[in-house]
Amino acid sequence: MSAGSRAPENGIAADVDRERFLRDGYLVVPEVIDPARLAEVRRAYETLVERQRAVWAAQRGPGDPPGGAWETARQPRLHLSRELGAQVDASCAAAVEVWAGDRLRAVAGRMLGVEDAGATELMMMCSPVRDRGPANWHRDIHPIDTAPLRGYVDDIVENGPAYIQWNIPLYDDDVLWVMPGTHVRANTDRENRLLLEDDRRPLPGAVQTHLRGGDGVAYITPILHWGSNYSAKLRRTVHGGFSPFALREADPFVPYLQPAAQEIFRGWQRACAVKKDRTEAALRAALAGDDAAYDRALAALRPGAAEKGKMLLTVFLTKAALFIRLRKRPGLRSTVPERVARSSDAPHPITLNWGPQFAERFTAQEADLLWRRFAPLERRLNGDREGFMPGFQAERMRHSFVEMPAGFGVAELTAAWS
Ligand SMILES: O=C(O)CCC(=O)C(=O)O
Ligand SMILES: [Fe+2]
Repeated sequence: MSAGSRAPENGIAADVDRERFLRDGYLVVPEVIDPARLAEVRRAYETLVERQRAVWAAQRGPGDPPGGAWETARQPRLHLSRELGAQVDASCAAAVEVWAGDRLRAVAGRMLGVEDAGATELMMMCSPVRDRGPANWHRDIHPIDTAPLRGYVDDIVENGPAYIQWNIPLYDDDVLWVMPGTHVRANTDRENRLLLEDDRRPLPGAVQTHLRGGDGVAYITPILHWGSNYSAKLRRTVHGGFSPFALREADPFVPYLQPAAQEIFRGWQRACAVKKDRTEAALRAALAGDDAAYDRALAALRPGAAEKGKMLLTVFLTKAALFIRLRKRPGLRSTVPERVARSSDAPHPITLNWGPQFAERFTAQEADLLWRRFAPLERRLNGDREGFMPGFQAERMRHSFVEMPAGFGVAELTAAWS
C-alpha cells in the first residue's frame, strides 16, 4: 500500500454487491454507522448544528430573519471541511469519526476498487424550517469546468468510479430518488422531454431510496438523482464522498479525534499530498513537452487506467491549466465565462482542481506555456455554438454537455508538443 491509510478487513464489506452497484449506479448499504454509536453521532451533529446556527444568526443580513441562513435556506448545510471544521472539539468529534468508520471505509474501498480512497467534502444536509417542496432532477456535474458526461461514462466503464457520493441519514430518510443506470448513459429523448416539462416530479423508472438511520446510499456521479421533498420533517443526513482524489490537508479537528481516526485522517492527508505532487508532475511533463513522461504521470495518478481514463484526466488537466493561468493572470478572468472564473477560486479535487494555492507551484510564464499545451483541447470542448441539456448543474453555454471531441485524444494533443 502507498501513502494511504491502512484499509480495514474486507470481511465487514462482504455483503456489498459491487456488480450490482456498478450496474445500477447506486446501492443502499445497511448500518454504515455502527448502531452502537448512532445516538452519540446524532448528539455530536446537534452540537454542530447549534454552533453553525449561531454563526448564521451573527452573519444575517439586514433583511434576514433572526436565524439567517438557517431560516432562509432550502436545505441548510454544515460543511465540516470548511470553517465549521474549526468548531469541532472532543464533545462532537463523533461527527467526523463516522467518516473514519471501519465499515464505511471498507465498503467505499471495495466499491472504488482502491485502497487509498479518502473522505472528501464532509457535509450534513438539514431539513429547512418550513416546507420547500421538491428540488430538481440533476446530475452532479457541470461540464464547462470539469468534463462532458461521456468523458465520465467512458472512464467509469473502463476503470470503475473514481468518486462515490454518500447520503448517510441519522434519522429515517426517503428524500433521495435515483434513476438506475444513468451513471453510464446520457438522458433519453423522453427523459429530456419530461425534464424540460417539469423536472420536479418522479421520472418513470426512477427509484425512491428508503433508508433507516445509520444506513447509507452510495451513488456514482454523474447519476441522475432527485431531492424529492425538502420538507420540515427532521432531516440530518451526512453527505459527502470517497475518492482517491480526496482533498484532506489542514483539518483543524484531527487532534480531537480518537487515536485510530486521527491516524486515518493523517493517512488521507499523506495520500492527498501525493496526488497533488502527481498532478504537478503531469503538468510539468506537459510543460517539458515530454509525452512519455506525461503518460507515466497519468498512469501514476490513476493506476490501471487505459485510453479513456487518461483522456478524462487530460480534460481535467486542461481545466487545471486554465485555472492556474487565471490565478496567475487575473486580468484574463473577464475573458472566460463567470462560472469558469469562479471555479479557479475554489478546489474541486475529484477533477484535479486542488484549489487556488496549487497555482503557486507555477510561475506566470509557466502558466502561459501550460495553457498553450492544453488550449487545443479546450477549443474542441468549447465547440462553436452554445448547447444545453436538462439535468446538469449548468445553464445554456458554449461547451459540450455530453460528447467528447471526435478524433482527438491524448495522442493527438501531445503530438503537437514536440
Ligand atoms: O437532498 C439530497 O438527498 C440530494 C442533494 C443533492 O443532490 C445535491 O445537493 O446535489
Ligand atoms: Fe446532487
